[in-house]
Amino acid sequence: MTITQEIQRRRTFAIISHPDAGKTTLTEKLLLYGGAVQLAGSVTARKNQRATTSDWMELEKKRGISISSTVLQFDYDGYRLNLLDTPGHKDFSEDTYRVLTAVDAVVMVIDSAKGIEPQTRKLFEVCRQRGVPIFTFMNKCDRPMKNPLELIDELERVLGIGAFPVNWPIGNGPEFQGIYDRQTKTMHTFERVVGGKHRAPVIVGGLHDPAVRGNLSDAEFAKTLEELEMLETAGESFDEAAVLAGKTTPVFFGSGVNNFGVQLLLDGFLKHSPAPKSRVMGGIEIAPENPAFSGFIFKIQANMDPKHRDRIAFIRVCSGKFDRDMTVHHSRSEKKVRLSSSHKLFGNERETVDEAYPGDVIGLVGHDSFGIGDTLTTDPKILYKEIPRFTPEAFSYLHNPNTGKYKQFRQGLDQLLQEGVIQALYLRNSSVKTPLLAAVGPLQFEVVQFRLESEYGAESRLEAAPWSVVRWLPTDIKEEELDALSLPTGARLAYDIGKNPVVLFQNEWSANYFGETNKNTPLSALPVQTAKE
Ligand SMILES: Nc1nc2c(ncn2[C@@H]2O[C@H](COP(=O)(O)OP(=O)(O)OP(=O)(O)O)[C@@H](O)[C@H]2O)c(=O)[nH]1
Ligand SMILES: [Mg+2]
Repeated sequence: MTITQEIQRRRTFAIISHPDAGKTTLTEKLLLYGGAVQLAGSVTARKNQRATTSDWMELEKKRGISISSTVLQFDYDGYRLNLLDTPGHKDFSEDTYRVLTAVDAVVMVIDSAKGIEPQTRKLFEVCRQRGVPIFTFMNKCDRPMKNPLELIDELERVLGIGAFPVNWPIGNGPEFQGIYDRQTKTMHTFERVVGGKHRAPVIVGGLHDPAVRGNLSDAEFAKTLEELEMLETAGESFDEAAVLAGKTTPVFFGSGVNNFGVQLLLDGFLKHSPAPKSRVMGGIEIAPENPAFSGFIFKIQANMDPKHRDRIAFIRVCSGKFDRDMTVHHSRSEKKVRLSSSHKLFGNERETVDEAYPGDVIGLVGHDSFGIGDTLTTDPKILYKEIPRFTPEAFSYLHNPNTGKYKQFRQGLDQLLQEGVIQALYLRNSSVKTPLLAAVGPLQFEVVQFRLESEYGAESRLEAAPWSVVRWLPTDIKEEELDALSLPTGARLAYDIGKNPVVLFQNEWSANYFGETNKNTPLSALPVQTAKE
């Protein structure tokens, strides 16, 4: 295969949504089609049953929620898929947003009983800004759902995106009969049996075919017909260009847990989603066919495999071909590094990979100097700046109650900081050695504590810190200027991990007051990038 053919068959996408809409469940079912997992795990992890491939982390299994994004690479129908399951909880959105920089399309899962929930809306907004094509899966159709026309209307009204229903649910709740594929005029009947066996789909002559109607009452069926006719008269045809531009979303109905409608989604997605495209970097376009190899690190994760206890840097290949053992330029250290330990990833399983192409996400092991956001390339002129940062809103001290375990505590914490699980701040002119952690959401503290204990054998104790707002000062401010600042009561100066100065405030009001009274010292919600960065 030529490099162009390899690129054309790559599909790299993330599954996103509000918590609990069914992303991980859908991920598992998608893997079934790739023959990637024999038996899809069900997400009843709370009851300590079979774990899913995607939620492999100890705490995820325990809580039954996704905490960290997962990469799964598999083949289906001639395509090479790089699928990223993301956590829905807002406290982990930093991880999810980083993943969004690494994908070419997303599948947005919606709980059909709930419609568009707040977190879905936020994630959608990020996708829109990036112009990422969005495919919608209306999940949980096996249960009573909102009126489907209302769901479509919500997409258009709340998200401001065009919606094209590829298929349509026939009946609702206990009367749910299945889905009707509008383009192929095919009825897929839903069987309410344990294990979710499916009757083969049938091609029907039209909507009045008895196979479409199933057991629906006259009134119910009349309503469904009316909906479908409304859609037909609205007369929008499938607009490929609008989908690729992220302006229209194709909508599929189904039920992940029942593996119903999943294949239609997958086939529809593969047909209409884009292969890896050019990336724009400082106004220059880097095409995937560019002969120089390039990619950026969007995630780091340690201890994925308890047998290895190492850390993996996840890189999204953007251009050229990756060959194991190749030597590349590493942007952060400005040094040449040889990439000899490269892996293809499947949840927490890995396998050595010798080559990779644009679109692929691979894991690199054994490079302690790699950080999130770093570019690796054979052309040092290429430098990606993709990774977003978030302003922390929760602050806590993390104590080590067991002095005998200081080494484990410190090593564990340093690694978790490097992964970007949480941020740390260092108070200025302070003799206190207790780390001050800064999180986007409080669940991150729990993850740190849990992982310190389970992966490093280090106990820890949290102590709430008295601040709730952090603002960055100009990065080039001088020490004397810091000394001269007059801070509101309770505020403190500190540094972030990159030694950039920040001010911690007790509340928003105090931060605003400082802003008003120190017009010459502008504050920002994130460090203002300096030329060097
Ligand atoms: N009735 C019904 N339940 C479903 C369906 N799909 C998923 N669920 C259930 O919804 C719950 C949440 O599913 P997950 O797949 O963990 O949701 P998620 O979106 O990955 O959640 P987070 O990763 O924590 O944001 C589980 O109890 C699933 O069994 C479906 O089609 N029908
Ligand atoms: Mg999940």
